[in-house]
Amino acid sequence: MHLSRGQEPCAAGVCAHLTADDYVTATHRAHHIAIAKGVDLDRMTAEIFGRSSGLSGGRGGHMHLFDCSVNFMSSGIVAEGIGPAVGAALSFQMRGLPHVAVAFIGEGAANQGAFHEALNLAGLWKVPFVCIIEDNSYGISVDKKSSTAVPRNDVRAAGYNMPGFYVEDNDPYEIYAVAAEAIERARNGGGPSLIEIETFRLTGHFTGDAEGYRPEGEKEAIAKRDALPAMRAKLIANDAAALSEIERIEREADEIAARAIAFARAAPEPMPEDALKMVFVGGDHND
Ligand SMILES: Cc1ncc(C[n+]2csc(CCOP(=O)(O)OP(=O)(O)O)c2C)c(N)n1
Ligand SMILES: [Mg+2]
Repeated sequence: MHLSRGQEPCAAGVCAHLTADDYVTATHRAHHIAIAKGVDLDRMTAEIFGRSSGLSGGRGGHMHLFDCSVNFMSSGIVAEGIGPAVGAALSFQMRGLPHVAVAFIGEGAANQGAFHEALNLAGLWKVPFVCIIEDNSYGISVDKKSSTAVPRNDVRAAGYNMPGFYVEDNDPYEIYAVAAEAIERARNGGGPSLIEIETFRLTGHFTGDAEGYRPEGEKEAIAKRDALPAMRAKLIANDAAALSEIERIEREADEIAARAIAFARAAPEPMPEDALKMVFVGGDHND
């Protein structure tokens, strides 16, 4: 499993501006984005458990979450989602629809050819597209300084004739504000944008990662920058929410998660006789 812990503000701050009609593509680290886009948590959890009640009948697993009802997809192939998102944006433009396509990627994926090819066409055709780069400073064990020619990817936007933004410190309010502007611009025919967000991967690349590549003290330092407790404290300090209200929301979230896990555990395993359903067999589509 590639967990999203620490990166929640990137998904919440962006997807708050999207509807079910807008299209989102995500990566191997997709769970926070899927939840924020409104993917059904019960069926998503069953998919992660490889059960037949999962979004794809248990065929996709935790990296490949598809939910057509809210226009969401994720892929374990790094940078794969950018092209389909630009394609969805082109489709919206050609059909005159007021929808936006958003591709979430990691900062490592911004060095893939697919990123540059897709952004070039998005900039040329001025499609309603926003690229969100979650800069957690690592691609598996390789830090950004060792892999990327520029310290910040927002400067690359100029090469594709689109505005670029960098959000520091995983700040939910800033992410919300910058995403609002970019999504509104795309929705109103103003073309694409690139937003890179400094975020923190509070866990390993995957569960079980020994994280021996991290400098000493880094894990403790980034744990202190976890946006969730910081936001909780800020909401209370600013009188934006009462403690009782926050506790009610946290209880509700716990209950929703517990229900999804119970749903997934109770769901049946896929049956061997269904293995060839929903796949192409010998060129014929066997539904
Ligand atoms: C095309 C491709 N190349 C290599 C991999 C192996 N791989 C999986 S995750 C990953 C690093 C991705 O780093 P980043 O884009 O920063 O995302 P993060 O894991 O930090 O969220 C790599 C190289 C892959 N899945 N797909
Ligand atoms: Mg990364």
